[in-house]
Amino acid sequence: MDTYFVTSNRNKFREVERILGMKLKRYDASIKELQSMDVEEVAVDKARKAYAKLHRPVIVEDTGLKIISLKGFPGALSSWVENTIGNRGICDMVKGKKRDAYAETCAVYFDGKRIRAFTGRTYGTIMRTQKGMNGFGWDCIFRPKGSGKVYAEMSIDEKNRVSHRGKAFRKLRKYVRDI
Ligand code: ITT
Repeated sequence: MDTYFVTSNRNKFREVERILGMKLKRYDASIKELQSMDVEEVAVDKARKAYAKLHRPVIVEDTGLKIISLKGFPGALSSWVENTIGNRGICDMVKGKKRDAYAETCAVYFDGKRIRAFTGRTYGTIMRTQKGMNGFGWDCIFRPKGSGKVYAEMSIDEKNRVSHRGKAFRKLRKYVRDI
């Protein structure tokens, strides 16, 4: 049976198809997200709402960028921040503060019976200014630990190798292959 990746975000879809190495169907269900700072809670709720619409096996995910000196901001508010103060605003907020942050994805599979959540986290630094032309969202200000490049300077495959999403979806891939 077809598996649907329910997301409004085409960039996520592109990355996830590459990580899973399988053709997925994308469905943009405009699901109202739960307001919570916990990506797993948001993603599990999203999976249940997506399944209720489609009645087919679904994959969903929720991602947040969490800046440690800002107590986890923007986290679940990342979309709102992107559409308001933007990446420039994030850079301004961390001026004079510690720049450590992490990106976290929770990927969920739900087929109406089995529900499984897989989390991936990548630590890194918020840059002073935006760099790079690839990617989306806050990719141009986040440099993963151990790398000389921000996500936006990487190809999709390079980003997937080190990213929060790559880590979460490689775990999900193993689970889906075994069922
Ligand atoms: P869904 O329909 O899948 O929920 P979304 O774009 O609303 O799509 P999220 O709530 O998970 O997804 O994402 C919150 C924000 O974080 C949003 O503005 C994204 O552009 C951004 N974002 C998510 N993953 C990212 C990544 O890998 N790199 C940069 N920005 C990312």
